[in-house]
Amino acid sequence: MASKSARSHPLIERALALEIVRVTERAAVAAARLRGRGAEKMSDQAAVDAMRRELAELPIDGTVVIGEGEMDEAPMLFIGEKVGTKSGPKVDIAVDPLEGTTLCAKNMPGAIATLAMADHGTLLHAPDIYMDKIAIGPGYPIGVVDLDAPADENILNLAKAKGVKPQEITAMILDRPRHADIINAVRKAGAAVSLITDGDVAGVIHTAEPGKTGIDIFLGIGGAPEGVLAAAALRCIGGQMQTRLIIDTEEKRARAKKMGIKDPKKKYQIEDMVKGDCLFAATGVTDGPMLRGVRFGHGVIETETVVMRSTSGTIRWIRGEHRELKKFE
Ligand code: VTB
Repeated sequence: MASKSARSHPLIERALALEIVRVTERAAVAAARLRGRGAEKMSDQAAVDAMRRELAELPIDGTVVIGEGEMDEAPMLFIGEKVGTKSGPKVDIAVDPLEGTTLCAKNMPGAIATLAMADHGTLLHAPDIYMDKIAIGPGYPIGVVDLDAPADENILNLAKAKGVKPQEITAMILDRPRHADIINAVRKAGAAVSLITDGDVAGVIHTAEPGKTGIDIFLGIGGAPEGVLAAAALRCIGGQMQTRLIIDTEEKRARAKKMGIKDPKKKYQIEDMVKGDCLFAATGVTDGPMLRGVRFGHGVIETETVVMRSTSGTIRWIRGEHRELKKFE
C-alpha cells in the first residue's frame, strides 16, 4: 500500500498524537533511571535506545530528520534513519531523546525527552550547529521583535506592545559567555534576565504562556536541532520565532549544503522550519517548571507529558501511571 501523508489522513494523525506520547514517556523513564549519576552519555544513550525501540512500533513510514548525528557517525537515530512499521503515513521526525543531558546528569530542573512529527519533507533539516534565536508568545503584532534588531530595541518594542514598562518584561537566555552583550543590553533596557544553564527547547516554549511562566521573550544562541523542535511546539501553541543558522566555517557550510540548506544566511520564520501541520510531545525527566519529572513508586511509574497538535491547536497535559513495568526494563 502506498503511504499517505499525515495531513491527508487527519484521523491517523490524531491517533498519532497519543502514540508519540508513549515514545517520549519511554525515553524519559529510561533517562530518569540515571538521573543524578553524573553520567551524561549513559543517560542519553538509554533515552535514545528506549525512544528507538518505541518508534519502531509506530504505524508510520518515518524518517529521522533531526536526530542524534549524521549517518557517517553511525549513532542510533541518525539523520536519515527510517523508523516505524512503514505501514502508515510518510512523516519526518525530529527527536531529542534527552534534551538537557547535563541537567539529567546533575538532577537539575528541566531535562525532557522530546519529539516532533510532521508530513514528510516539511521539517527543516538542520545540521547540529548553533542557531541564533528569538521567540515570543502569541497575541503580538507580526514583527514586533526581530532577530536582527538590537536586544534593547526588541525589549522596548515588546513592552510597548504588551502595554507594560520594560521593567515588567523578563527575557530567558542561556547562561553562556557568548551572551554577555545581549544580557547587558536587555538589562540596560530595564528588563529582567532569567538565565538557564541548558534546555532551550523548554525556554522557547515558556514564552507561549508568560502569565504562567513569567517569561516574555527568549533570546540568544543555542543548538539548531533544538530550534526546530521548539519551532514545532510554537507552531502548535502560537507565537513568533525567528532563527538563523550560525555557519561560520567552511566545514559547517559544507555540512549545511549537504543537508539541503541553499541560503546559509537565511532568516527562518516558524513556517520555514515547520512547513505544515505537526505534532509535538515532551515528557519531563527531571522536575521542571514546565513538566514534572518521572516518579518511581511501588509498582507504578508516573510520567508527565505535554502533547500538542498544530491542526487543532490542542494541547494536552498527560499524567501517565504505568503499571506494566516490564516494558521499561
Ligand atoms: C542549548 C541547550 C541544550 O545545548 O541548545 C545548548 O538548550 C547549546 O549548546 O540543552 P552549548 O551548550 O554549546 O551552548 C544544550 O545544552 C544541549 O546540549
